[in-house]
Amino acid sequence: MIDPLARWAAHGEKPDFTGLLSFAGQPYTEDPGDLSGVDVAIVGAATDELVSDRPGARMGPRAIRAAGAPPGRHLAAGIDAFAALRVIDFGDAPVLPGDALATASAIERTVGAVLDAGAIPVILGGDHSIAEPDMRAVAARHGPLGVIHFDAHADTATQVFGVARSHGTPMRRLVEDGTIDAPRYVQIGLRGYWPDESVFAWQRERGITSLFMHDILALGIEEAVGRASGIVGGGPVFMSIDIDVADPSVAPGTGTPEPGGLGAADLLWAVRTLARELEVVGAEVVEVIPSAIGSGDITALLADRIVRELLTGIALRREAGEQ
Ligand SMILES: [Mn+2]
Repeated sequence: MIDPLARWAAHGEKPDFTGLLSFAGQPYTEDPGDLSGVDVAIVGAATDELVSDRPGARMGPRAIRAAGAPPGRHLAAGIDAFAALRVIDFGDAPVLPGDALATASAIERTVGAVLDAGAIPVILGGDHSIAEPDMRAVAARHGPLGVIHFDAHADTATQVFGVARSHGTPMRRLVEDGTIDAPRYVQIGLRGYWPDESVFAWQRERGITSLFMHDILALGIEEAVGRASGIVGGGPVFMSIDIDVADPSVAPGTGTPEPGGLGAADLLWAVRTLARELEVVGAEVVEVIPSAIGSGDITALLADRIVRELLTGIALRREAGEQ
């Protein structure tokens, strides 16, 4: 275990531009033996083999780590998630460029090691196809999952360009194999021009809930989040956050941007609130395509803060004594 903050311990914080790149400067290890007693472990899933359009999400994990800021008290929530929880960076899954199946297996094994230690995995993508190994690993330990899915796109197509395994199809495949408990699956932020009505008809038949952007605009974000929370209810929940749920004005670095999305403040509040209210047993932030590795990338910056809100919600829930 390497603690990147150790050399600056006397000063209480490390300059962001120094030291080993780990999420929020948290301790880094690749040894599963170090996972005992950990509450949340960050895992990088640096792959974009299965995108339909612009590649580059393989650069996401490094950029999100590089966009980090020091730990500190959340000014609205009144808690420092990194003090309340034991968070570590478990490094990247050993992906193999050019081999999507071996890559998915590597991600499932690495996420599984986190779960076997009793910790919550938070996976940094990577394209949205990583939802398959991520959620299969979680469901293998927790059973069928309720899902909060933030996205501009439903990702429940049967195929994209005739290819079944894609970043446009993971949710369909996970519903069909029973990994996702469809009546406890809520999509938030859908908009644009894809997929076609037959896909939404399939979703409705299975009891999947879709909160489109036009619904959120009509209801307001608080009512929309309240409905999502009520539908997913008790039991294990996986939170899947595609960065393209955010408006391209705040998250331009993504493969299939769609104007008219959530603003950053609403998205951050929604993630924190749902992580506070629901039993999150795993989460992922996907489809971040940085324009730069460093603090200059605004999309990675938003992704870092989304993870922080998630951790803050989990910390608030633990503080309140709920599991
Ligand atoms: Mn997606």
